[in-house]
Amino acid sequence: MDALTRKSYELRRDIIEMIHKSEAGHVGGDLSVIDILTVLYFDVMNVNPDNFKDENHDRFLLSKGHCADALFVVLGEKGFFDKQRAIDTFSQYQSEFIGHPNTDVNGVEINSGSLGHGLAVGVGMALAAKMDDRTYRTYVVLGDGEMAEGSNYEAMMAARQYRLDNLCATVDLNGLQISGTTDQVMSSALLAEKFASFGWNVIEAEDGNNCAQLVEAYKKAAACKGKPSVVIAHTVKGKGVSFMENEKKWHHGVMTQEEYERAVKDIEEVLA
Ligand SMILES: Cc1ncc(C[n+]2csc(CCOP(=O)(O)OP(=O)(O)O)c2C)c(N)n1
Repeated sequence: MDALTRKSYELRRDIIEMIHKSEAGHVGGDLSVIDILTVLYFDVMNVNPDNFKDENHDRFLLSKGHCADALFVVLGEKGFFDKQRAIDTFSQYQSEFIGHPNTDVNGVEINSGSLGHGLAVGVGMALAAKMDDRTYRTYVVLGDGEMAEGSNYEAMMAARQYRLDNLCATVDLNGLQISGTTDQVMSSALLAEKFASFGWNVIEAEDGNNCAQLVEAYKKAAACKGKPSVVIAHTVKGKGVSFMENEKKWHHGVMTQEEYERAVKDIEEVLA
């Protein structure tokens, strides 16, 4: 098993522990997005606790902010704070590790969680880099359910208008959202065509939980000049825990002790 895949499964174990302890969090979307976050933070982006205050660090925005728990374990692993403290205090009174990203947490760029805002903020950051001659890149991760928000399409237009080739969106396309399949609520079937028709460079990761495929996708994005890129990552909600995969009920579910033990066992079997 390659190092990124191993890390993504170790982080899955952290997510399960955090969610079980807190009885909060969005486990299904965390497990679908964790490979994307792992690849971005441990392979692609130039950001770490030492350069976070520098102007030229790469920007990361988790627009599907309900998956903050996944972001927190990644930032903890990256050394922005003590990861175990985040796991132990997530969603508790007076903890900065609340249910959505917020800038009280070291390493978090913006508050998010009201869906449909991250891409527009990312456009602003990428445009600022162009205007100020900065070399940083901006990465935004969205959910496929979140793509129902109309604000995304204004941001897509602006990104192309200003030729923001320093902006890379990722859609975590797991086919589910809070209340059913994305197709039932607002179809994402033509998402690639939509981005392409807005003038974006579209890269598909057929297996968006495969770290090697994601690494290649982000290389293609970085090489594209003159327009923004999107990685459409075909993921599985709940990936890595057999009884959670593709199950709507695990969008926001609390595990029994027995379910917790089964989840850990599933993950440890992959790591063995
Ligand atoms: C503006 C707004 N409306 C509704 C919600 C409630 N909400 C939280 S998660 C979610 C579903 C999001 O689905 P998706 O983007 O596909 O996320 P994933 O399946 O990856 O968890 C909704 C509607 C919200 N956070 N913000």
